[in-house]
Amino acid sequence: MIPPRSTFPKDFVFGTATSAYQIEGHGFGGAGSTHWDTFAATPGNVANAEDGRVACDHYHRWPEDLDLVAGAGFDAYRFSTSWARVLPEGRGTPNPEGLDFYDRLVDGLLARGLRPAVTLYHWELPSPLADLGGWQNRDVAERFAEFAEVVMSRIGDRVWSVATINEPWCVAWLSHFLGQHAPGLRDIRATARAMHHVLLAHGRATEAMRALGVGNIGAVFNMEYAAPADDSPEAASAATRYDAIYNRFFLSGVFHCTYPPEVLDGLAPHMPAGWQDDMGVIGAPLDWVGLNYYTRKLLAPAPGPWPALQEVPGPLPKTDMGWEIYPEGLGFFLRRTAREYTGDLPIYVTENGMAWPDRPVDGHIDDAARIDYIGRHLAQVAAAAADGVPVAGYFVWSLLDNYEWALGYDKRFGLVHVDFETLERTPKASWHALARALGGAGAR
Ligand code: IFM
Repeated sequence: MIPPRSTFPKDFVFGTATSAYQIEGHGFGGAGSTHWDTFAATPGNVANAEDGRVACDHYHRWPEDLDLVAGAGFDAYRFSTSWARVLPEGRGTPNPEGLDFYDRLVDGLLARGLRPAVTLYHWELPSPLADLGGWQNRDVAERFAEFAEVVMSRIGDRVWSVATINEPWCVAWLSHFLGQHAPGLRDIRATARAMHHVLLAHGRATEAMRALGVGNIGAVFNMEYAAPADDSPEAASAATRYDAIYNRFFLSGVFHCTYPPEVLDGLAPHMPAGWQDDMGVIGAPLDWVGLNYYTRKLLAPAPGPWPALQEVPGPLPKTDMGWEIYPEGLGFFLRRTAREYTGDLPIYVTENGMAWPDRPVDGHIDDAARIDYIGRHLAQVAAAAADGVPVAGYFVWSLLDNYEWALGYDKRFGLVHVDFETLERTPKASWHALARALGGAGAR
């Protein structure tokens, strides 16, 4: 069951989240090529070689989609702006159709009484910047600050909040060390540079937006609970290393202006020269922090070079991503983040949700597993709030079934089912259950 609004502190914000490349249809409206287009066009990288050219066609269907956000009773909508839609060359002359699109979207949200929560970058790097080395090239930080200025000069007067970069771990580690996301590299030197430059870009954009007078600026980090696979000291140390790489590196950089020693053990020889001098910019003060949380991992030692660890399958029930369902991890991160990094700063759960192989039966989608998942995670949020953690909001990932990156369109995270042949939207039982809990018109 999804706990009702009354369970949460006064002014607690409920929302749902999406991202540009995953729903808009990047083939529309003059958007430039991105590294996800070329990654997807390379055989073997993406399931069925699917890309974001059409996606959910949100570019044309956004009024219907915003009605769905409002109908569920949400207060806010978290969306992202595509860098390549706004600046097809990554810099220089903006694409007027791109800026007009985000302008209409923000006005459409306000007209429905919804708070626009914008994220500037959710992974669609313009190809001309990828050609120059992408996140490995220090210049990307200046280009990103310029992009932030262009976007916020247009919509900054009407958005409720702004986040810089979604999930720096994915931008850097998943994409340059594990090679699973664009640009698909497996190189430790590229990784070290991307890990640092993604935070430098965050800091430079924050400075640029402050100079424009923009307020309510935050950063969004993804967290995975890291548990040892057994009782051995080696497994404990593998879990500590995983936690440092995945969770603590980015929080430490932004809130303590240092990187954890367990990560520097491996990355120090590959860091860009003089990286220590950037830590003041990276630590630019913020107004809030966002945590994206889905699962936990069990870690064991592995032979070979640093980080010398491997994931081991766990015993808990899993989502369609194969991710264990472990709501307690969210409670852990809310408490630890406040205690060790952010103090009184508001914390938002900026993403939480699950993939499930939903199929309509007689026009209905009974996603009871998703209702249970959201309800159990929200119970953790309510308990943390009752303990005094300043958690101020919760966003479900995601409004619509969408492009799940290297897994294509097969993994369905939406509260609303999308038929990718007809693009018809059908609200699932979870959408109706949220409407019931939040007082939305779609309550059933
Ligand atoms: O779909 C992604 C999203 O783009 C970023 N956070 C995790 C989601 C589920 O994998």
